[in-house]
Amino acid sequence: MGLFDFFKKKPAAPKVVVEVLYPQTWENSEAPVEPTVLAAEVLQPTPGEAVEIQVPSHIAAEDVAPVAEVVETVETETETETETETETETAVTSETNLDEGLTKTRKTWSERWNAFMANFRSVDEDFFEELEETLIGADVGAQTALQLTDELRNEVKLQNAKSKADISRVIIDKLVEHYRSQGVNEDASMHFAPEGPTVILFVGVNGVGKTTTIGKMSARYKAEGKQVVLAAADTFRAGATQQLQAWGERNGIPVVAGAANADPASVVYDGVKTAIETNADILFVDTAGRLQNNVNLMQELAKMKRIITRELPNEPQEVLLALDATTGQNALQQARLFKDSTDVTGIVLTKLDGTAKGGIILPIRNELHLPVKWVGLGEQVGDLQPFDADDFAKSLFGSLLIGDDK
Ligand SMILES: Nc1nc2c(ncn2[C@@H]2O[C@H](COP(=O)(O)OP(=O)(O)OP(=O)(O)O)[C@@H](O)[C@H]2O)c(=O)[nH]1
Ligand SMILES: [Mg+2]
Repeated sequence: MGLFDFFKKKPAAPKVVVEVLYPQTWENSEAPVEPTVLAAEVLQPTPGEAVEIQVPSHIAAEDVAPVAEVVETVETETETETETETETETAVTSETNLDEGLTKTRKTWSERWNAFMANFRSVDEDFFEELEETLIGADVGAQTALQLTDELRNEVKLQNAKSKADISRVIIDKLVEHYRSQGVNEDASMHFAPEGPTVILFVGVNGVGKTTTIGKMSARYKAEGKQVVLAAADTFRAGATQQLQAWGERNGIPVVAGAANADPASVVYDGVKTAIETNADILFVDTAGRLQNNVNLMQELAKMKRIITRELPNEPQEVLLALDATTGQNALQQARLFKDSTDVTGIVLTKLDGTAKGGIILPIRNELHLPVKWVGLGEQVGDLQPFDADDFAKSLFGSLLIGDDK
């Protein structure tokens, strides 16, 4: 049996699982040692009996990466400082602006609005019921829709609005005013540690866009001249680490990773250490998607936070909850539960480009009182924008005024 056959053969019932740590550095003159050879030499395992050896997934046992590629990977992981010196600019191209990103939402809002106003006959109870339904249909949420409709009953009377155009204007003014007033004390800015690395921890359920947002946001901060490190603490989902590593490679940003199924807290620990040792400005921590009501997973999150607080002077400066705008009211429910079990500092509302509704932004403010700090407007590196409430209101509600038949 050849060496590679040995590694291909899985032990029937392994007692110990050993991950081969691929040598991080070697003398320039020396050729890198193949991990399988190294493992066999050092561990001298008995085939099929006691030890299962896991070779890092980026260096498959039967297909050891060519030397040039390996060198590149190792450099990304270890030579953080040199890298930032030589690669100061990360291309954050194809920036999608808010207006573009909200095209779908805006179009549907105007259509919905025009259809609603086209039905207008008089201001009576049917009218307000229909208004409430229209708002719920736009993802504003039942509670917020009810509150808005109640306020509008008075407002329409107060302003003595009778014509279609007047009523449309009163309603839209109310939407904008309501939205603004709810956000008066909202702090949508990002917070940074006065010294030492700032930690930005990402949480949220599966598939909402945590990893993608980290990819985009880290590139953005790097382009601003900050030194960033990513920690792949999603050791749960197969491929999650590679996904983050791909973003890191694309943007020339080092990624700290652990073995599959490793304790995520240990990856966080390594990430914090690396961030401190390399004088990084920001450490982004990617976590596994978790159900907000899974006690174990929430405890795991608490453990990650404890490690950060133990190794650094402060708690993570930001715990960003990623919410997928296309999931509507479900996203709101997730946020409520996450908020109850961890100190969320802000929201990244992703996939706003993919939803026709977008009204979700109103109940997030009105019911959750959590600031939306970023919005995701696509899958590319440039498709992330800091959230600007006024721009958002203009972009979304402004279109309704254009649809006005005055
Ligand atoms: N259109 C669009 N797609 C997005 C956006 N953000 C993320 N996605 C896509 O959503 C999918 C899931 O994104 P991930 O970043 O893997 O989500 P995650 O939260 O890390 O998921 P888990 O690791 O499974 O918990 C990917 O296909 C992304 O490309 C966005 O703003 N707009
Ligand atoms: Mg992920």
